[in-house]
Amino acid sequence: MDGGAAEGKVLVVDDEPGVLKVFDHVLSTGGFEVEAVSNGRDAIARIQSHSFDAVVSDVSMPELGGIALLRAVRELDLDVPVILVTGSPSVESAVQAVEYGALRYITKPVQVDDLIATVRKAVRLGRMARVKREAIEHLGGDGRQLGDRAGLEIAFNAALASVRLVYQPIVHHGAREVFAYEALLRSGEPRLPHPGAILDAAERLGRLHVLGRVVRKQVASLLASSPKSLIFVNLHPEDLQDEDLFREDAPLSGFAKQVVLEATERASLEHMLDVSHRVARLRSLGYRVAVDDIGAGYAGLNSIAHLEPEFMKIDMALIRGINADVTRQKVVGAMVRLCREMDAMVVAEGIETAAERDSVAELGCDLLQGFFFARPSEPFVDVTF
Ligand code: G
Ligand code: MN
Repeated sequence: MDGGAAEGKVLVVDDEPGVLKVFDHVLSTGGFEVEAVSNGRDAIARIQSHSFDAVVSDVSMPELGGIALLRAVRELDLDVPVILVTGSPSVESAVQAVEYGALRYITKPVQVDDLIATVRKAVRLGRMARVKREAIEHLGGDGRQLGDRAGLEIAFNAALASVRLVYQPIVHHGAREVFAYEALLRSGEPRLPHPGAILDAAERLGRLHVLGRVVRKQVASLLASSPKSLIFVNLHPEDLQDEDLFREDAPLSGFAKQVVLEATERASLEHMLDVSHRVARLRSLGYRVAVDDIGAGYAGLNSIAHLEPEFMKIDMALIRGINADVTRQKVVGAMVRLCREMDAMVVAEGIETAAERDSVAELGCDLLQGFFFARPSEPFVDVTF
């Protein structure tokens, strides 16, 4: 093993001693510092205690194969490039390898020059990824972008395990009382620091249904101990495709009369053919429906037409500074009148000041929500009027 670490430190994993020896020799001769291990477990142990610039691993090994190793590696190191090598390439494992963020997938017999060039490139890319992450952290960004699917999945699973809901009051201004609470998503996972990031990850991983079920289960267990509350729960359009939402024995179905399901106007429901039918099924379970973020969406009036909501929530962008903005007042005033004509109650979201509160109350909004009354918090904070 001459040559030192100038080219970078590489971990090589293969269960065939002959292959391992060849890789070790080729890469050492190419100037890399090589550590060679014969199985996935030893590889993980090495990565736990040492930092590598690249990992070269066989795909099919007994016990822990290359793809499982790749996922395990991402638990420990978000950036180290992994090159997978196989003697029997199959389309599935190639696709999986790339999906999970293998930098490259190479087949045996491996050409010496190709191997060296690939590993050299991997080392540079890995170093670049580390520097970028440091730069972002230094500049105060969240520095937690998840480079590939394996990293994203690990962060998402951690987020899912630590999902909790906070609750923000929706107040009835005229009656001076709390009317309902909106459940809002939070997690303890720093790599997915806000609800948008968690939803985005769920979407990329195709796991929105799982997330929706976790949320609904938590709301159900809260409602089990507070029989009189009314809770607004955000739905992702994709949740409307989840049969679990419609099951009579699903955790939240038993509390449907105490739940308003919010569907955002930010996403289009147009691609869904049977929205009206699906919403009718939800109503027959006892749910009511709100259209969320009205005024922020591009979906026109489609969602309102499909959903015939009992509640309409006006987006905070229209509420911000409304007391000093005649156009906003006209728009919100017109919305309130139309909502009334459609028998829907109006919620004004994002009220931050007394002046905004007074302005929307004067325009006839029934229900108000925003930091001015209370921040989202543990259930259930009271509001002083
Ligand atoms: O899209 P939706 O309306 O469900 O989003 C609600 C989000 O708005 C929550 O993340 C909540 O924390 C935030 N929010 C609630 N009230 C206010 C407010 O008064 N001002 C601002 N800026 N954000 C708010
Ligand atoms: Mn909402």
